[in-house]
Amino acid sequence: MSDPYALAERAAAQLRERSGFDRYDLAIVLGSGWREGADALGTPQSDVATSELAGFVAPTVAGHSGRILSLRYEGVRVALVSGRVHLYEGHRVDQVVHPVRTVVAAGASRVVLTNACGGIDPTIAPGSVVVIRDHLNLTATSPLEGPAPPEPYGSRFVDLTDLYSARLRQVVAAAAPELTEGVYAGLRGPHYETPAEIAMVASLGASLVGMSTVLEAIAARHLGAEVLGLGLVSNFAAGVTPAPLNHLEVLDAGRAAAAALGALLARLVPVL
Ligand code: 8IG
Repeated sequence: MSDPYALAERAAAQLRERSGFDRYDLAIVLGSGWREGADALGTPQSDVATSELAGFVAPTVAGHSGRILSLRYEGVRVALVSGRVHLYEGHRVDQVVHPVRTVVAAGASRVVLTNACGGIDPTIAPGSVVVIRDHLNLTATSPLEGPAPPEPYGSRFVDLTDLYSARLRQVVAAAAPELTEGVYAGLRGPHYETPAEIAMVASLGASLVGMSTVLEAIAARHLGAEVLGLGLVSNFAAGVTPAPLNHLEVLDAGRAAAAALGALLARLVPVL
């Protein structure tokens, strides 16, 4: 099946059947560090391996198993997507956005994209969560590249003026006023940047840098979902401090933040 929209509909039907949830209100894509935190939302009522769903590819990043957990939290039907896949794993853009297309097809009209990222602003300490206000898609690709979406899907020439929902950002600002907002630069990776590249994206207005989120945000928005992006700053980006970047330290920062991330999600889910 080469139509990615039909493939997502098929996966959504399988997800409904296997999870016992006939629809969702909200989906949360869990980035590094966020998955452990999501335990704060309670024990899922269902846990579906994405290997059982059409079109999903297996994540290759250690510690990211592909699962969709379903739970109800204060009346909100939530799909937790764990085991995101990235361009840097060698996957195609349609494979990268397939989980998001699937949960939106399963009814989630609001999508929270979480990630771990590098921080460019020296005043934002690792361990902080930043609300994504806007992004720079520096992946040189788009999930909407290719043939025009079939009926009834919207035009591929989608307006991204309000990609990260102003409404959801206001809700977050009211519920979690301690969080700041920033612009996320999405690059392909998997290498971290050079200091010159960080200086470049800083001059373009970025305050966060990472390897995910931007393509999923575009795909979700194209399907009409409201998008919220939350970045866990796990390290200072290259050249922001003299210290070299270390992938294990990045993973440790995620583990250290897990409890706080869970508490934040528990605060936000009922109001989003
Ligand atoms: I965590 O410094 C994490 N992910 N591109 N740069 C990029 N991705 C990241 C970084 C970083 N830290």
